[in-house]
This record gives sequence, structure tokens and C-alpha cells, in this order.
Amino acid sequence: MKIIRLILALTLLAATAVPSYGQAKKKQVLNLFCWSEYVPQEVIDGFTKETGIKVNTENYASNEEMLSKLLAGGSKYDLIQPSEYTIEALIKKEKLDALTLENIPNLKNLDPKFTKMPHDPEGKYSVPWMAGTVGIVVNTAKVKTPITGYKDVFAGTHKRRIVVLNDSREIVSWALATLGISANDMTPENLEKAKPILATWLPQVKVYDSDSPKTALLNGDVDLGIVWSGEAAILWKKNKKFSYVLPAEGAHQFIDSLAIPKGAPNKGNAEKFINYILKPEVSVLISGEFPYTNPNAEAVKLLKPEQRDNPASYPPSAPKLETFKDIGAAAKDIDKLVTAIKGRK
Ligand code: SPD
Repeated sequence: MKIIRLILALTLLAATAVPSYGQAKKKQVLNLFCWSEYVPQEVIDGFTKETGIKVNTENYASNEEMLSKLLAGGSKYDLIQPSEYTIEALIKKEKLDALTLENIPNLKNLDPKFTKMPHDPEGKYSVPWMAGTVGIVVNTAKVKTPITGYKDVFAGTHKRRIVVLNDSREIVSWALATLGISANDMTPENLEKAKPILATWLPQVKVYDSDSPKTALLNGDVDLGIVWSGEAAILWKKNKKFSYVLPAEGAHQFIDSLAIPKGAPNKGNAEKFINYILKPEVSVLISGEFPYTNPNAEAVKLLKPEQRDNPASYPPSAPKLETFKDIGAAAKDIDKLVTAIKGRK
């Protein structure tokens, strides 16, 4: 009888021991919150194959969308992909974790001109992903008049043949550029000045799209677009009739980076991913699918001549370029202004 009881007790012990053994073998994950059409599936699959870490991806279409979800959602994300002005805001709010730089030896591959930039002067919190500009795509098979800046796009002759980014801060900065006002000078007085310009511009827009503005141009739904440079580069690659113009009034230059939110559940995995994408042979895959300006000097050496000659990815010359800075609460006023004008019938 004693022996039977002993066997029963041992069986029970073994059964309860299984889950804790199972827990120790828990699958490693990385929760990546990134821009849509920016991280190739091939790169994610390669990372999982090399490390065994499963990547859960969620996308956003603007810094503002990312910020509101991040700030509302506790700490479920391990890695985010903000632009420079949003990194500046997140550092100020103490919402980013400092990187353990020894875990990211491939940082050495970055071109120094893209590191320790004003939004993260010590390079403690962010690692450049891709840089780019916002400019005008012209379907030269359709538009025969010269397009040099925003004023030409919205001259009235291309009514409802225009796609623009669905991004209030971008849109207002274009109107301010025509007045010679900085994109970082979003005072209430300057927003008042932008208002009548936007009131004539926005009714001329046919499509608002930040995810894939190239689609409306490719489908022939529109002839002009104000878009991210990577989208323009894809269009030029597909058909040389799509030219890229950096607006004469001044253009926006951005740098998007990877950063780890404070409280990220899998910080080590996030650093492994950052180190992985900094490998030159992985970074060229990103350039292949999303041809923005690659800040990885070793990867740029591996690009094909036609990739380096793409005028949207690597503009041969540029007018005045400006980078956005954190504008704090003014971001809400900008959004209100644009939403109100869009809503007018
Ligand atoms: N589909 C990826 C788009 C990335 C654009 N990032 C630029 C942000 C500038 N505010």
C-alpha cells in the first residue's frame, strides 16, 4: 500500500513539475511597433531564423498615432521607430530606456553624420533606421508645366489630381514654407497665417495617404504627390516618368530611428534586433525594398549603382532642408486646424 501511495505521489509531482519546465522554455518574442511599409518581412524572418525570437509587429502611419498608443498602452512594446522630433519628445518625457551600447557592436557601421544628432546628442537612446525627405512626385507624362514647389502643385491647374501625406504637421509645414516660416515655428499667429493657404490647397487634394501614396500615382488616379522620398524612389524605379522635386520653398528632412520604450518587457531582444539590422548585408535588404537614404555606411558600399543613382533616395542637390523639432502641445492645434479644413464641404 505504502509503495502505491509513493508511486501516486511521485506521479503527481512529475505532473505538476511539467508546467514549470515548460515555462522555462517559454518562446522568446519581440514586440515591434513600426511604420507601415518600412520593415521588410524578409528581415523579420531572417532575424527569427538566426535568433529563434518571434517578432510580433504592429504598424502606424504617423508619429502622433504611435505616440498616443504608446503613452496609453502601458509597456507592451519592446521597440518603436520614431522620427527625430518624437525621439526628442520621448526623451523629455523620460519614456525611453537608455541603450546598452555594448550589446550593439554593429553601431560601428553607421555613417557618423547620422549619429549623435541634436535630438539625441549622446546617441544614448536611438539608432538611425533610415533618413529621407518629403518632396513632390510629378508624373511627367501627364504634367507638362514646370513644377518647382508647393505653389505650382496647388496653382489650381491640378485640382483633384493630387495625393498628399495624411499628416497634419507635414501639411502645415508646407504652407508655412511658402511664407518663409520655419516648420518649427508653429505659433498661434503663424497657424492663422497658414489657414487661408490651406483653405485653398486642401479642396484640391484627391487622396490623403501616408501608408502608400505611390499607389494613387501608379494607378493613374492622380498626377502629382507630396510624399516620403522612399515612396518617390520606388515610383522612379518602376517608371522614369515619375520625377522627384525637392520644393524650392524648402523641404523637410527626417531621420527615423529605433528606440526602446521604458518598461519594455524584452529589452535584450530589442537590442539583438537593432544589432541585426545594422549588419551591412541585412541593411541592404531594407534599402532594396524601401529605398530611403541609408545611414549605414557599410551597407551603402553594397548598394548597386542604380540604387545609389536614384535621385529620390540620394538627391544630387537640395534646396533649404529643415528637420522637425518637438513642438509640444502645438501638435494638437495643428491637427485641429487641418481636420477642420478637411471637413469643410
Ligand atoms: N512607410 C514609411 C514611412 C516613413 C516615414 N517617416 C517619416 C516621418 C517624418 N515625419
